[in-house]
Amino acid sequence: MHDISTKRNDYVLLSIAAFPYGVLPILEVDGVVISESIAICRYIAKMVGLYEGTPLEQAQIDMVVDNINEFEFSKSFL
Ligand SMILES: N[C@@H](CCC(=O)N[C@@H](CS)C(=O)NCC(=O)O)C(=O)O
Repeated sequence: MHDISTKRNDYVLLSIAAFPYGVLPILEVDGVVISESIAICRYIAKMVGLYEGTPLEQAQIDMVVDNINEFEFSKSFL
């Protein structure tokens, strides 16, 4: 895992393979590119042991994360 910083127009020139949805952030692990910030956060949480427990407990984690994300999304319409 490594961090690649870009200037705003740098990534416009890069391929769809490098940026599957054409937006940042992305995470590349062993040549596999993950897009979508929440998916990236969930992957990292699993890797460091912050996304454990039963499926029901994981649903409780998802509930909080998705609610915060929904709130952030709704702010864009204000
Ligand atoms: N749903 C995406 C949204 C990503 C997104 O909107 N990224 C912005 C920067 S924060 C972006 O790359 N926009 C394209 C642009 O500004 O050209 C996520 O959560 O990762």
